[in-house]
Amino acid sequence: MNETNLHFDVVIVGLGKTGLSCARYLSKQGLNIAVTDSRNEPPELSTLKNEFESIPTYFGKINLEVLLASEQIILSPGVSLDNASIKKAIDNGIPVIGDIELFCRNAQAPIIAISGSNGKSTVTTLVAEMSQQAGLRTCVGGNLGTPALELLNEATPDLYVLELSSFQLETTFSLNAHASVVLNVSPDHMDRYASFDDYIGAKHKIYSGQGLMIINQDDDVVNAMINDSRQTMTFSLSKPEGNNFGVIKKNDELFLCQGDKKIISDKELAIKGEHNIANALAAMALASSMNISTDAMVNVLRNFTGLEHRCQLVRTINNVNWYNDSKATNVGACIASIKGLCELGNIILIAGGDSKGADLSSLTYVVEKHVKNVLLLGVDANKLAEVIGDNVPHELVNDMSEAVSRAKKIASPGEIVLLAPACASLDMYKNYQQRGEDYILAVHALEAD
Ligand code: UMA
Ligand code: ADP
Repeated sequence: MNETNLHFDVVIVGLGKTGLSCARYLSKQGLNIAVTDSRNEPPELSTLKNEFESIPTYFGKINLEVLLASEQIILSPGVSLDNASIKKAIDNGIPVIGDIELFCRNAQAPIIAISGSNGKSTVTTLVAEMSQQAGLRTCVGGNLGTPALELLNEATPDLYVLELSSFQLETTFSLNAHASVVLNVSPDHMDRYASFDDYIGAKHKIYSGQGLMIINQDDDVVNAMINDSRQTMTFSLSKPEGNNFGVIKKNDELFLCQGDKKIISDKELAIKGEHNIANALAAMALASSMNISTDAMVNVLRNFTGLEHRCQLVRTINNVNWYNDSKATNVGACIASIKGLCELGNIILIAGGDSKGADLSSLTYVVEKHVKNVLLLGVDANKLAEVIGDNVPHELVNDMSEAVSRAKKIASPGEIVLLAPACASLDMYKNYQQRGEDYILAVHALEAD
């Protein structure tokens, strides 16, 4: 095709799950669409070709000529606004938005929006389950897995619950959620952002509009986002003030409360660890914005045992408990994981992968305090070894099965082996799920002594 004669209403950049959902959505509107992706064979290529044979595609690079020949760019979250071709298109006045922006412009029901460095998927799922339990017709998606635009194919629900990543928020401008939260902020995706402040800026966008701001009182970065002119509700791991959510301690039991009203004891929560108490409080605060009853909240919190690959007990063998937290893809999550399990026994930690440019130094203290031994794998194994230092024995291994067999030799009865990598999996695996499955397989292959 002679690219000088090109013209498109919209070009979709990226042909993963998001790009495909955008192609489906925009085709229905009769728009003249093109798709470009830097990969030669993007993951949703065959599905796109099956469904829309005639949509022109440009692969192998993000095609600048195609961008410049389009009225609008829809950018997938995996592609940075700093990409050289995208920057040139912006300089040429071409508007760039993402799938969440399209969703916000067209959604006809209230949205609960959830972001944060860690706990997003857990809280998103809890809120959606509480909403369903209360009888509200609920659609859930976003970064959690189902692209937001796919939710518009269903009948208009009573509530949308969306997990939103910083990447998605960068290209969103019309969000006006009924209630929204940044659960917490700790460094992540530092290979994508010029500074921590840029990452914080992207997260902050979830509070756009006029809806209820749910604020984590225990997180200084989130606290700094409070806007006095907006309606706010807080949650905290300390005693709540007013009608906010918090924790009241009685003897050795903690009660999750709204104001003075006890809602549920920590012992009744099916998900464990301090970070999950914070997640439960955040979910209740969000759900309360829709007048969801405490009965519905309690019912969900008693039964929700957690999502796969998040601090899950895989197996007990020779009285050693093997946990899979493959989703601990950054330092903050790894620390929460260690702190959540350390009271149950000494920890042998399996960590490593792609650190995404993160400063790993906050691991040093927690590992020294709670971890007996560390097994390191992946591209940033040496970087992790440096921050662990000489005080905690550690060694490099080649792959997961070596990590698991070494851990078996090291662990004594009563101890814990924990996969909590503090890193992304993409240097060795397709995604964190595949890494978790590899670990589970290796653990199940172990034979008892
Ligand atoms: N990519 C290229 N070239 C391109 C386009 C993409 O190399 O031209 C790469 C990206 O750099 C990335 C991968 O392809 O490594 C996937 O990017 P994508 O934008 O095509 O991703 P989708 O398949 O559309 O999935 C996205 C989210 N992925 C990312 O933001 C990277 C999914 O979140 C989300 O579930 C899905 O949309 C539906 O909303 C996953 C994720 O890892 C779980 N999110 C990150 C996280 O949670 O830390 C933000
Ligand atoms: P996300 O969707 O933000 O990645 P998940 O709910 O999938 O979060 O949890 C991923 C991992 O992050 C968990 O397995 C745990 O290690 C850690 N985590 C979960 N909630 C929190 C929290 N509130 N604070 C810190 N770490 C957390």
